[in-house]
Amino acid sequence: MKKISIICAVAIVSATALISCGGNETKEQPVTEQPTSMVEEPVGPIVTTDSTVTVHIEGDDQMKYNVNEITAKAGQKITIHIKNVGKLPKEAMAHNFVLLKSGTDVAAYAEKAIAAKDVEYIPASESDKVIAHTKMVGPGESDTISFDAPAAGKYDYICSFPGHYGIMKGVLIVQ
Ligand SMILES: [Cu+2]
Repeated sequence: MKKISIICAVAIVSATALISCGGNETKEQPVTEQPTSMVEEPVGPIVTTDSTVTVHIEGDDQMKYNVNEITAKAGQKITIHIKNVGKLPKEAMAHNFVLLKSGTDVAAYAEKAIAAKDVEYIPASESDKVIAHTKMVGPGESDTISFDAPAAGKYDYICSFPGHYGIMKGVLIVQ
């Protein structure tokens, strides 16, 4: 019995959450440690609420987006934040986000975009194929756009910088 009392005393000193001593329960909350459920979880690149979808897309020097699929529901407001996290000069490596209408020939659009350097590779002649697009962002730059989710369906999005669309592409799925 003496031994149990000693263990009990040690346990109280260490302030564990639940201490049971010979039938007498003593509950103590640890002072310094927070329960793990209170720890804020890291926020991913896509945050969805009932009415909004917010996407943080990054483009890098490896010509990659960090987000290749976005899911939304008709009627939600979609916000796209694009950031170029690379370091290469803008003339060599810049990125945008161009959301195309369903049924658009992506390769044909990208081909036209190559000739549209003066307007950040967004060809005016193809504007009827574009639902929304950001600015072309160079290293460290970012841009934000918002638009209403289109009707249910699948929509391709690409970076229209020359040579990028083959890798820098994704799909918006509206349910
Ligand atoms: Cu790009």
